[in-house]
Amino acid sequence: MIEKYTFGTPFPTEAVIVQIESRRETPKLLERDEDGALVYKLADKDIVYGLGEQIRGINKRGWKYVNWNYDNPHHHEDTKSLYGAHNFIIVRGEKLWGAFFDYAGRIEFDIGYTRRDLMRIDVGGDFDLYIITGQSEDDIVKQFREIIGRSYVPPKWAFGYGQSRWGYKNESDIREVADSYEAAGIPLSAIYIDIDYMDSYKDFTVDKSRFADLAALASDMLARGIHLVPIIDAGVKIEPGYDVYEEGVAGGYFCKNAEGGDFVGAVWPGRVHFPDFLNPEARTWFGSKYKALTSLGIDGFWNDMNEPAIFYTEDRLADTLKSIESLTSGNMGIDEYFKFTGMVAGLNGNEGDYSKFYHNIDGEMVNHRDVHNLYGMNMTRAASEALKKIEPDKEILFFSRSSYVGAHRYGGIWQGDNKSWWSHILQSMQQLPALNMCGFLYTGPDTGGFGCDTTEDLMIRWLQYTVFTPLLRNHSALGTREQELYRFSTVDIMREIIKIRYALIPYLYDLFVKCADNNEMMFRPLGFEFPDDADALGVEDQLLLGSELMITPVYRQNARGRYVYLPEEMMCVRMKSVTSYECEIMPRGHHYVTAELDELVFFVRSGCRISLDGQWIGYDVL
Ligand code: MIG
Repeated sequence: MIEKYTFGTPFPTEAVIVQIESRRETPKLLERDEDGALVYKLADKDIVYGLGEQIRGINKRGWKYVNWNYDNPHHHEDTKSLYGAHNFIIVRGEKLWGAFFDYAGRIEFDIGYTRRDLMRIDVGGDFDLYIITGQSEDDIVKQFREIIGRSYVPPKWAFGYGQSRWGYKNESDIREVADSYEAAGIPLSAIYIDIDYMDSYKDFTVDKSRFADLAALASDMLARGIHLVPIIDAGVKIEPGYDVYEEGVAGGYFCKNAEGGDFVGAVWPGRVHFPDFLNPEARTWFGSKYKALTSLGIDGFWNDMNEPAIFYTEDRLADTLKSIESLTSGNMGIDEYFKFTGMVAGLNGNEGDYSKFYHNIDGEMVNHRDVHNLYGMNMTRAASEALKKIEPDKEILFFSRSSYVGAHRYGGIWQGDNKSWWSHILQSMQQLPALNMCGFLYTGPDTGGFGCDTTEDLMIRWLQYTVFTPLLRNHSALGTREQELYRFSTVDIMREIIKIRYALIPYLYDLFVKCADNNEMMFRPLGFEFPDDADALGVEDQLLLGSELMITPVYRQNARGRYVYLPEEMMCVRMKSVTSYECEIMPRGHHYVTAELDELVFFVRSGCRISLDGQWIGYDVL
């Protein structure tokens, strides 16, 4: 059952696409404290699931989270905000209920942080609240997903392996990647091209000195089964003569400053304007621009910097420079020194800058701060809606960095700038079920890690995990160790994992479509299936995949195995290649399961089997 409560006059986020009659009262489950925040008394064993793309565990209890979309390359344990706002939770314990806080601005979830026995949700403005009750977590998720709409389904090729790196500068870099993968005998379905393909970071342009003929390159690649997937950034370079800039100004399609002029921020291209993606006309216009690339044979895009990220705004920079001058003119003391470094660090993504611009909503100027979390979603929406008209017969791959609930209808998301850290394998896994709850099915991390230098063993363990995620993309940052698989001495192990992935695609794709059609999750916490099993409820590093599998990735350096909890008898599959593997039935209980570096270990649930490239694996086929 879903009950809707409306507080004040909320901005319509369009997350929910079904009309539901709403009440104007506080739901019985919750109380409002003196500051207007919603509070819920947590029982000792209550678990809180959800919040989509956030840090920390599957059980969110014990931390304070701020959903305010933020370009944050530091996914630390004490990080509060990442790129998405997915304000959905499920509480399992004395009571079982779910809630969606539909609010476009900043919202804080204190889930047993200030007080272990209290959950306090502080919503920054007027909002709608949906309280969902049901038989089980799956039932609550299904009801929620029914009101937010069907998940985006990418083309099947997007389940193949993709190679990306921030640093491929030109056509010959791309050809080298394709050739080297071919020479190494590793299948490849996509090469992602990052910001360097553009002319001066201008959206929908191609630097001809680096990519003389992108159409020819794209078609050569496609003939080899490789799709080129370029990046598109949110900010539009201010440059007279550049069509996107000129048209945006003329059409009034950019976000405005308080004086009514076009707001200026600085990102990769230097000074930019931000398209007003909340304005339908601006969306249609920006979306139509993708034609510049689809007409060259491009059929996939990733949207970046759409929180939107702002490196600095000119007035804050000017103020900062002035203050720095006053600090540096004398003998800088320690206090001044910290003020100085803090001011410079505080330029990027400064919250105050988001109050300085406006969206044109049906002629009314709405401050960005109040609708901040909707920006990225509407960028992907612009592309998705336009491409349905431009290329009605083609399936196009889209995924975005920033998102809000509802964005799952238009594209996928990737999990942002993680690091080549062991702990980030676990962090990514822990987000998967929470993202699936909100309809984000097409997702995955930067395999190998984006920031920092990866290592061979870490890369192998990343692959053994992301062999199961719908998005399997090896991506890394400029300046880090190159991590294309053919560069490693253990390439033989990596090749077999990628081949296993290709053998798994029919299973993963079918499951994906089924989950999209039936509003189900691909990845579920063990507690969703075994809510009466206290040990299962506490598991933070294993996930059920579909109704047949359980994944148990290794995420510790030099580990030659790991502890696994089996809530029921299952079959352990230890796989070295598509055709070389061992199966062993293990009873319910706690086990230490060995997993050497060259062994992909996963479990088939009791009585189940899956088809791997035409061969059955699992029960009855031993
Ligand atoms: O400020 O385009 O998350 O995947 O490689 C960094 C360069 C901008 C951030 C993205 C990352 C991408 C990078 N971008």
